[in-house]
Amino acid sequence: MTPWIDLRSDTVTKPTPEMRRAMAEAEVGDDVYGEDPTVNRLEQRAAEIFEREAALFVPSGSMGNLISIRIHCDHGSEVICESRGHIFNFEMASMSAIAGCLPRPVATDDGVLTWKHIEPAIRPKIYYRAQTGLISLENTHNIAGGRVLPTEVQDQICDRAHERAIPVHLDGARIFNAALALGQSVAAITRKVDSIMFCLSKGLGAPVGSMVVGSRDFIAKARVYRKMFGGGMRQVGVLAAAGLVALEKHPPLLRRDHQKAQRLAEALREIPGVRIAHQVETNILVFDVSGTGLAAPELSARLKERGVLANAVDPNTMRMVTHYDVSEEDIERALRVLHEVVPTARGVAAR
Ligand code: TLP
Repeated sequence: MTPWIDLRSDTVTKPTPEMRRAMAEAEVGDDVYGEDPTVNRLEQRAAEIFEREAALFVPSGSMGNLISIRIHCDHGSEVICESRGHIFNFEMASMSAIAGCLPRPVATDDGVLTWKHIEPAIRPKIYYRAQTGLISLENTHNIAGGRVLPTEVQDQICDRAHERAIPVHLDGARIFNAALALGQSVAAITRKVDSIMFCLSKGLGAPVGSMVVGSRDFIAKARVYRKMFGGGMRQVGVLAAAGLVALEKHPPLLRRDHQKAQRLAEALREIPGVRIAHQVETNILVFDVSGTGLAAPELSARLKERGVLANAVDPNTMRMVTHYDVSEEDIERALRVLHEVVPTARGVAAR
């Protein structure tokens, strides 16, 4: 049978032969004792690339965000985030269940939080009101369609927040996609935030792992919370080795993923009843299919019958994510399948 064309997420990427070789050959040690040379190298390289003092290898992006929230906030604090943000919708309410915080979600039209959105959500400094403990940004913004936060918007948020002694965390799961779209380095686009989480296991292709990046003091605390949350790992150099290949070699490869997303967008826009509400800047497309006469879960099921995987975000909305395990030919095949299954696409030429 023809292999699946998997557009559900860039998390589905499988390790490349080079990663597998690096994993097999990795030097390892007990990382809880700080003795895994490959993990230590990965942490040092991440810190260098982000021009920060230190970094920590964590099992998942969700754990990296949770650790950061726990460090920045006292129990009972509020965390301002965008209402479609990952920390609010997809992290099992961990900021409340474990870090003792209350999310204060703020809605935007396009996923781009600005200081104008944030300022009214900040709690006044009165002892009988819960206090704002953190502002958490997401770049790129996943469910807003891989939207990129302009650096000047993010820098302004940081400057204003710091004047009020509020720290800023960045969920930069796909920060390398943002850097590519902006034509700037990851260090330049993150220089004002207090902590960064980024993922090795999304478009960069590593099988497992994310990094928390920040000051030496912040990362020392992060190491404590990683252990407390059950994330202390032992001979984990076998995973860090793949992470190093991802970090050193894969950022330039994201360009192709962005091009494939552009091609998908161009063809989807020609299908009557499909509406992509956002600019396609990176590797994620989120689009409304209500005008096609098909509910998104139904479309997802019909695509699956023909070998194309894509998830419904809600009853009207689909998400497709490009990555290195879908080729340009796969994108064309997925488009032909879309033309077969979407009633309003019949008669529109699939090029
Ligand atoms: N996102 C996953 C799903 O959880 C939705 C995906 O398929 O896109 N921040 C952002 C912005 C993310 O998109 C994700 C994963 C995470 C954090 C969490 O990373 P993991 O899955 O490693 O915990």
